[in-house]
Amino acid sequence: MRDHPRLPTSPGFWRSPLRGPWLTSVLGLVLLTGITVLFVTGLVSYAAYNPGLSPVNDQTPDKGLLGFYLFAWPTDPVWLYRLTQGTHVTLGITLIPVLLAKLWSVVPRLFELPPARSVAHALERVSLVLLVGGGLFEFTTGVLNVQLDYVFPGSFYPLHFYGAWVFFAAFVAHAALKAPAAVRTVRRRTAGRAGTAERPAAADAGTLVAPRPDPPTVSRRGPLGQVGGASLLLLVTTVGQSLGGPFRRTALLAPHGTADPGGGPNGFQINKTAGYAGITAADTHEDAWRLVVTGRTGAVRLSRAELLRLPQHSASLPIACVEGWSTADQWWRGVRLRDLAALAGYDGAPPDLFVESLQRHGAFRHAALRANQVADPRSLLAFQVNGEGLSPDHGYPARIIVPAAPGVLNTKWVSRLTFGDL
Ligand SMILES: Nc1nc2c(c(=O)[nH]1)N[C@H]1C(S)=C(S)[C@@H](COP(=O)(O)O)O[C@H]1N2
Ligand SMILES: [Mo]
Repeated sequence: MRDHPRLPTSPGFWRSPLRGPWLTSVLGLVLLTGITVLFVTGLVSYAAYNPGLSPVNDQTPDKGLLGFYLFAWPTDPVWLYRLTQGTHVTLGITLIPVLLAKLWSVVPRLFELPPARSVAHALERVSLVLLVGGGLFEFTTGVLNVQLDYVFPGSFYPLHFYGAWVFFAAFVAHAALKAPAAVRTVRRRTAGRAGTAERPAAADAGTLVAPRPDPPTVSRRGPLGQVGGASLLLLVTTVGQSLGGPFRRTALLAPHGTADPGGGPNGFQINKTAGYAGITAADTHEDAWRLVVTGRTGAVRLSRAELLRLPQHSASLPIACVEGWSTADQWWRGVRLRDLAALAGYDGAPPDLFVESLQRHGAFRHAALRANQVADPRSLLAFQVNGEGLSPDHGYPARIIVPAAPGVLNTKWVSRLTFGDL
């Protein structure tokens, strides 16, 4: 009779015949590509907020040297943030089964004794703590932010941002150590010398392959099928939120904004409703609401009627949220931001712009835009969408819409524009 070790630290405790270098290598190589894309699109997403511009945009004020790569976010192509952030969120969710399977495949190694055989081995194990901990942390905070809507009041960005750097540093070290062997393992198997793949001479195999495996119940490719199937299921129930339009309804796993926005010209996804933001009909009534525009020439107060007498322009632009959802292009109509800059005394190249709304509380009640965004002829203070006045939930009486920018910069219920270098 075989004895069954009770402690996970004894190799015999782990009995699945599926664990081995081949499975770990395939999953590792998928993550190598996927997590690199996640890291790059994540950094890009941070840059899109213009965090170097104003403290109100920057949710990680102590970024220090980590902001070395920031650049002026372009306004072309208009779907840029839809693509980068849609990729970030959709890919992150799709990779969850791969991440979990990868952890499952190496779990015996996490319990290995002695904890350290040498200084190098000790360092490797410490880096594994950062790798596994950092990976779980990044995926968890990301999913919570997408699913639960601001469970971290104001603090999601620093957590996810700093976590990303710690995780990616450990990830690069790990990949540099393991990727060459992983590639060899997968190649060997693909070349047909599979027979030896389960028990290769490589020292690595020792703790991955169960010394006394249970009899197999699925083929060795079985787990890949299951992981692939789970990932595919997550993909098809998420990606609709980034495609928008009719596909929005297929995004069963992306609950945000599924509150029915209604039909008609204003019938597209709503992030925060006017009610949620504390905007009342009295605040936005024609008699009460004025737009205050400040710049070189002091402050100008404009009523809605006066603004509608200024030259009106149109632009077809999407809204793309950090949460990964976006809308197809909507047809906006309003006054160009650069025309308002001219009104404030900036006739040539416009400066940066600080936008404030009627909203009194909440992180997104104000935002800073860069000069390149203000200068774009498609950047509007919009009064209409798809041929109709803005609905209260989409920002009546006026909202900002800027090409390629994250949704958070498209401030709704605007009350004040301050032009000047920030
Ligand atoms: N005043 C104000 N403007 C705001 C927000 C807000 O909370 N308050 N949310 C922003 C975010 S995060 C997004 S994604 C867009 C969504 O616009 P929509 O609700 O019209 O789709 O509005 C932006 N404008
Ligand atoms: Mo957003």
